[in-house]
Amino acid sequence: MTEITAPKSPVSAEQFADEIREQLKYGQGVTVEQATPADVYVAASQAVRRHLMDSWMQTQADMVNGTTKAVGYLSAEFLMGKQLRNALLNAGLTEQFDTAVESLGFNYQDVIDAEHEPGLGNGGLGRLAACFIDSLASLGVPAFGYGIQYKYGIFEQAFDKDGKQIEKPDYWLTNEEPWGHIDYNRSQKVSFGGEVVEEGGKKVWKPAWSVRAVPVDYMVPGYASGRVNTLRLWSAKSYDEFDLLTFNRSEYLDAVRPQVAAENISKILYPEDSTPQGKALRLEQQYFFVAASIHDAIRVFYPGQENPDLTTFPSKICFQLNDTHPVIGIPELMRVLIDEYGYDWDTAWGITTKTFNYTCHTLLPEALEVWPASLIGELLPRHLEIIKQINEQFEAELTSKHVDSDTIKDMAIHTGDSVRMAYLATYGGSHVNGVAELHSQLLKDVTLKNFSDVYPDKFTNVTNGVTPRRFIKLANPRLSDLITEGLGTDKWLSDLELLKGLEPLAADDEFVKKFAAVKQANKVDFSNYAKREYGFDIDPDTMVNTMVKRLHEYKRQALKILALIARYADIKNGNMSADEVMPRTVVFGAKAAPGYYLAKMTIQLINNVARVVNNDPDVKGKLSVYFPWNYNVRLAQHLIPATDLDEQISQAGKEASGTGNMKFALNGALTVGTLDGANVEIRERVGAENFFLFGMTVDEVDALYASGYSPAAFYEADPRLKQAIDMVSDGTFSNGDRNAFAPLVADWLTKDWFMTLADFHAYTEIQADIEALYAQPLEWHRKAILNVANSGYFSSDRSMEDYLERIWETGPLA
Ligand code: AZC
Repeated sequence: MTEITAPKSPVSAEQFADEIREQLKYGQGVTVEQATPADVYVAASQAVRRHLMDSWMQTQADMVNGTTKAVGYLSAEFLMGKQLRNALLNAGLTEQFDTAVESLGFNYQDVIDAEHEPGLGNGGLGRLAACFIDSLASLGVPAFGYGIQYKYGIFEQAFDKDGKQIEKPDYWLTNEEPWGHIDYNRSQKVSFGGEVVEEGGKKVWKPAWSVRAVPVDYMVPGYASGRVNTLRLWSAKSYDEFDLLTFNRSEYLDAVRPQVAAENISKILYPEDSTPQGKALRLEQQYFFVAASIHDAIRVFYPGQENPDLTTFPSKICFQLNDTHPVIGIPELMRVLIDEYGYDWDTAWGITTKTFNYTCHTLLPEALEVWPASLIGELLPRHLEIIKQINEQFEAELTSKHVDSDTIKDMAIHTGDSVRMAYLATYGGSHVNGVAELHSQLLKDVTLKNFSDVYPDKFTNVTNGVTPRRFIKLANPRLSDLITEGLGTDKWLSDLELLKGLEPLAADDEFVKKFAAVKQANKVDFSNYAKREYGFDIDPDTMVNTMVKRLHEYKRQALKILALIARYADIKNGNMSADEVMPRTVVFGAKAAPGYYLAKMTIQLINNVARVVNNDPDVKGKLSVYFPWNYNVRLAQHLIPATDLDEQISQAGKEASGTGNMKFALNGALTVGTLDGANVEIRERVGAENFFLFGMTVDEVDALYASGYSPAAFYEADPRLKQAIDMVSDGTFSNGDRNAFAPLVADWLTKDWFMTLADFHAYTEIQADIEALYAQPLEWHRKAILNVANSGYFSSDRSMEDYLERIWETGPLA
């Protein structure tokens, strides 16, 4: 008997249909006959929200009245993905919904498709935040996600006729958005600019302008926990009415200018992945959401109190700083405690350091934000004073610990010209963590070495994870059913280590065949989806080989495309006989930051290689390349379950963790990868024999740099590499235009910062192993099952448990 623990349905399908009908009538004022799928989507979403409402209110009440410390996850990005299916799952209404919607005369897929995905994040960091709040709710831990409700999320990507990326604004709020509840009655005032004056021996900040931060609340329902947490995203509204006098002089634009400026704060998500832009607006955004969130937490936990005892604040809530973006919260809490509530410096510092913790998500030095001190001084003059004082205290502390003066200088938070946010976070919080073991080790050994020497106890690791609800249950229903069948229970959805129980089934040919059939059916589904959405003709009987992630040099999409060109040349040159070629479909997905020239050129190259390869009769049926545009959570949910082979080929020592790697392993793809980020731990767990490892290690990379890396030498030494690069420069992929990719080629041959050329040989060598295994389907799928069975550790539930134990020191609501 299979044990089912999924949330029980609160209503029948007929009742749910009635609720949708009622919502259509009283919410939207349309009859079922008049309704469009988009209307039904809104009505059904509202109906689900109503089902979650009691749990939401109860969770908030228990949080405020109880003694369990809450978590405030401060993040500039939350890449949530579509909401309806997830909410239905957690409310126990999935089947009722499908039946109800059909009974009302609609196709449920049309209704699901009516939801526009909110793209309020760039990539890994934003998606991780979304997985984390899902897991906190599922564990029953009281938590707030705090962020920004950007009007425009990550740009929508398209390709022009030359294969170049074009960015289109993503106005995701065009249509009614039923999930966010705008709560005008709980807004916060956030101020900027002006000056600091002395009044009665006290510092008083006289800001020049303010905006109104209005919370938009999203329910975050837990799976089978009965708990619903809150994601509170702030939206900026102006306090200024437009200026009627100016308006009457017909100066219309001037009349609304202050209003527009204020509301610009939450207008756009910065479309960067790991390189910050020194933009004032970005600092405004950061301060805006962090200041509003801190005041909000005080409002929530000390309701109606004029003189709250904020020495208890760290026992009410702890704030996790998701990368450096919210770090301005440290001086802000100091300011609030000292200037608004009258605490002395030392008391305020004690409260602040107990409240904050910092997660670093990068190893690229340029991604650790550094703000010009002058900019902070202009926008937040009081904060700059506080930062200076923190820095003085810090230097004194280092001196007392006998740190030498050069090192103290290297560690400065405030250097005179600039403020280093990662250093401020490391000093101003209790814990610092990296996001995979290797990453945390490199933070200690390299990036934040001085800090770890002085404060070794602050440093810890929490390896990332992903939510199995969205990325297995919703994305891959066939595999979910097979897992439940294999384990005899569906408890794995809230205890992913149970997947271990599948291990013996890898030896059972019947089970392996079922597993293979699931993968095949998913490939057929994806092929149909790709046809419908993109017009692609993907052959589901070929190996589906996927590389999806942001386009960045360190991730080395260039390595993949060069190897692919080399394979193309091999087939063309007759170096491989037809039966030697394992038919492959390579699928890329990636957005490049709009200002990232080489990344955009790499996209253009991939598209043009795809065009040439897919139209060449010589390789037909053997090699094809597709690049579905606008990679997002929705596409991920379709593509990951259909993938046979996943690429995680960053240069060792550059990818902090990766989370795609986890999603693929959990969905039964094998990985070809380097010893980087969480790949290391995935390989350890699934077994070295079930992972295609290649390439240099961190130490080998360092040694090669130290000896003077010459990419041109690798080019000269490897004829296949040489030919592949020559084909990029000789116009093969640019209709004869030899200049089209010249900057890319020049970069490879003279700089190649991430040593693509040095790893090329190893990468092409490992392909033979991959193909030999793929030629034995049962053996391939056995290994894929072992990947699934041993990846339970990579649940974000486990990540949250690690944070609770190592950093937050709290747990589920009683
Ligand atoms: C990413 C890291 O590049 C990735 O390796 C990691 O898995 C992910 O965070 C989650 O920890 N970093 C970012 O996305 N960084 C920024 C600034 O966007």
